[in-house]
Amino acid sequence: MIFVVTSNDNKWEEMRHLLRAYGLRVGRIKTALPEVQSQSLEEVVTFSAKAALNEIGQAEMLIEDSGLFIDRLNGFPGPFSSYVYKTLGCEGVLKLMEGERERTAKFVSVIAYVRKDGEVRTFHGECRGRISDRPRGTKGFGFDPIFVPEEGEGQTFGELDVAIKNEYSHRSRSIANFLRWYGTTSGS
Ligand code: ITT
Repeated sequence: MIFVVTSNDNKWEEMRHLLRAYGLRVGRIKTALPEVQSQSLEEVVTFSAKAALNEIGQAEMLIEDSGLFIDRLNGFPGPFSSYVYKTLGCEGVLKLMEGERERTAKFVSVIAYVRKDGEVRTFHGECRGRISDRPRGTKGFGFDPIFVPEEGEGQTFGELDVAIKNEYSHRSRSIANFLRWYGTTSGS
C-alpha cells in the first residue's frame, strides 16, 4: 500500500483515481507537512518528503507539491500558490492580470516518492494554458476557475469534470511519469 500524504482533499481525489486506475493500492494520510520556502517545487517536495519519512515513516509514500506559474508575472505565484490562493484568491490574481493580453501560464506538479530506506525520487508534470478573463465554473479547487488548458475547448478546469481534467492535467502527468518508473522497478 502506498500512502499519499496531503492536507488537500481535491488533490487526494485526483491522485486516488489516477493511481487506482493503474491498479495500485493507495491510502491517504491527511496532514500538512512542513514546507521549505524555495523557488523550486522539487526542493519544496523533497524537503516535505524527508519530513514525512521522519514523522510518519510508512514503507512507501507519495507527496505532491504544485503551483500556477504565470509567464507575464515571471512565474508568480509558483511555489507560493497555496498562500496566494488563501490571501488574494482567483479575483486577486485576475486583478494583477487586468488589461494584460499576454495571459499564458502553466500548472506544474512535482511528486516525491519516498521509501522507508530513505530513497526519495521526484517526478515532474506540466499543463500549459492561459488565464481566463473571469472565473468560470465551480468544479475542482484553487485556481481551476481561472485556468484554461491548451488541450481543451476553451473551458476552464473549473468547468470540466475531474475525469477530463485528469486526462491532461499537470498532476496526471507527474503521476504518469512516476508510474512509468514504478512499473519498471516494482514489477507491478
Ligand atoms: P498539501 O501541501 O497538503 O498537499 P496544499 O493545498 O497546501 O496541500 P500545495 O502546497 O502543493 O498544496 O499548494 C498548491 C496550490 O496551488 C493549491 O493550494 C492551489 O491553490 C494551487 N493548485 C495546484 N494544483 C492545482 C490544480 O490542479 N487546480 C487548481 N489549483 C491548483
